[in-house]
Amino acid sequence: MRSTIDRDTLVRLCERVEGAQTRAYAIPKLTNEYSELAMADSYAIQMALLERFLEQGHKLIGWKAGLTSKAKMKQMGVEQPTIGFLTDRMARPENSVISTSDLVHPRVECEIAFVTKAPLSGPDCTAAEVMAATDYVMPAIEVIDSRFAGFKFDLESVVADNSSSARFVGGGRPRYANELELDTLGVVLEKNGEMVEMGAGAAVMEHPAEAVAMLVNILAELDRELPAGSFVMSGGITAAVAVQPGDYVTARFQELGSVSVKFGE
Ligand code: OOG
Ligand code: MG
Repeated sequence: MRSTIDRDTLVRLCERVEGAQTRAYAIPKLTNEYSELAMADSYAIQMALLERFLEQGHKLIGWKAGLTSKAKMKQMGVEQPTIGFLTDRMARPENSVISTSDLVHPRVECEIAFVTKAPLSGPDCTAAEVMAATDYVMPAIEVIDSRFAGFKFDLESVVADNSSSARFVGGGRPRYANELELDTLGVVLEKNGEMVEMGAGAAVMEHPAEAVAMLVNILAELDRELPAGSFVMSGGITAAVAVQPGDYVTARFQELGSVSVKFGE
């Protein structure tokens, strides 16, 4: 992917997104001002954001696939999966209280996460290669938080905003992926003790490993590989659910146990 955006615009848009992320305020979607923004430019902004965070001492621990299920695409009005990076600063322990004062309008998603034991590279990475390179899978809750007003965006804007990445919680019971049928594996998402969404792994590109292969192939377009030991989230199985202070959320996965998290001020 070759971005044609000029250096000044790249830096300005990157700083705009960084400000909104670190100080938790909503901004208009980037394409309101830069209607010519292309996907290559958006990924260039995302990579510039990653470099800035790494310079500030954040550690890259993995990646996420986003908008990989029909439920998510329908909810957000887009038709193409994206990727985003995950750092140590976004990780939260299971059962912790996640503060909402440093988020704009958080939503939760239930996802199957992969931990890799061998490097993966594109451009022709397959789901079978992903399965062979996977050490284990574990259930995860992702807390997404679009920095765009009204949680409304287009693909170019959301990619520049690191695909709405904000917090994530892994947990439950890690299992070897090849001992499970990840497509028929069910999940129930509960908020305050009531079921709000449910689905199965196949909602994510028919098999969550397909989403990881897609992610590796996008990384290849960005001249990157997925190193061994990466934590990769394959994308929300169901629509995302808004949360506010006082809410508690549990994602109950077949075979993989459950992951819970609470939200505070
Ligand atoms: C974009 C991020 C989507 C997922 O799992 O589909 C995502 C968004 O919906 O804000 O993380
Ligand atoms: Mg997600």
